[in-house]
Amino acid sequence: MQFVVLTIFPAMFDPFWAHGIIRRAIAGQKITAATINIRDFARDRHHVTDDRPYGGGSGMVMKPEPLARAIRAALEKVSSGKTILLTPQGKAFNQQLAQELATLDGLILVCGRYEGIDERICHDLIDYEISTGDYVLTGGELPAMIIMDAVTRLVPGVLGGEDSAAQDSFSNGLLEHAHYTRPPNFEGKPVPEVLLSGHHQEIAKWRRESSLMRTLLKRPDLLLQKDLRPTEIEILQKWGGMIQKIISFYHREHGEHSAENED
Ligand code: 4FM
Repeated sequence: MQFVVLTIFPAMFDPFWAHGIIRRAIAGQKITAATINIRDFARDRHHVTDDRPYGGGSGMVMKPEPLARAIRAALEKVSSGKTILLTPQGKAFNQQLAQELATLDGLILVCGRYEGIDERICHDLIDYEISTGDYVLTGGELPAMIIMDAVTRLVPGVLGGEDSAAQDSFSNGLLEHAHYTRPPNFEGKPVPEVLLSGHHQEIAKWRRESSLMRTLLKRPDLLLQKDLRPTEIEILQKWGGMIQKIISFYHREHGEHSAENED
C-alpha cells in the first residue's frame, strides 16, 4: 500500500509515521508513506494557497490551482492511486470501508484547510469523499491519519498473527470480548474463572458470549444490523428467557392486577 498525503502541514505526519505499528509497517516495506506540500505548487511569490470566497462572507477558501497541480503530481507518483478528500460531507468511515480501501494499491489523501476547498476540485480529481465522524475539525489531517491507521493494520503481514485483523471488533459485526491479564485479582475484582481454567473450548465459548453481551449492552444497533448466526440467536433467546423469568417473578411478587401501586 502506498500512501501519499496532500497537506499544507506535512510536519504533522512525522510523529505519526514514527511510532508503533505504522513505523514497523514502513520499516518492513508493507506500506510507503509520503507527503506532498500543497504550498509547493503555488506559483506566486508568497506561495499562497487560500483566497476570499466568491459571494463574500468570512473565512477563506483553498485555491483550486495549487491543489489541482498537487493532486496531479501525486497521481503520477502513485500508480493506480485513488484520491480521497477528508470532509464532514463525505461517506461515513467504518471498518467495512477500511477493508475496501485496504485492497487498493495506493491512496492519495487530500487534506483541506480553511473553510473549505473550491468545489470544482471535487468533480474531476476526487474519487472518494470520506468523513470520520459528525464533527468539524480545522483540517483533514487528523482524519487522514485515522484512515491510514485503520487501513495499515489490514494490510497483509502488518499485524503479527494472520488472523488478528479478522478477529477484530466489527469484522464479525460484534464488539470484542472482554480482555484480562495479570494479576488474577485486581483491587478486589477477580478474572473470570474460566479464563484461568485452560479449557480452550470453554474459553472460546465464554468469549463468544462476552462479545454478544457487550454488543447488546453497548451497541444494540449493531445487533439489529447484523445477520445473526443460529448459535447467537440461541444465546440471545437464553438471555431473553432469563429476563422474562425475572419480570414474571416481579409480577407474582407485586400482584399482577394491583394497578394502584405501579412502579
Ligand atoms: C475539511 C476543514 C476540509 C477544512 C475540514 C477543509 C473531517 C471530518 C473534518 C475539516 N474530515 N471527517 N469530520 N474536516 O472535519 O473528515 Cl477545507
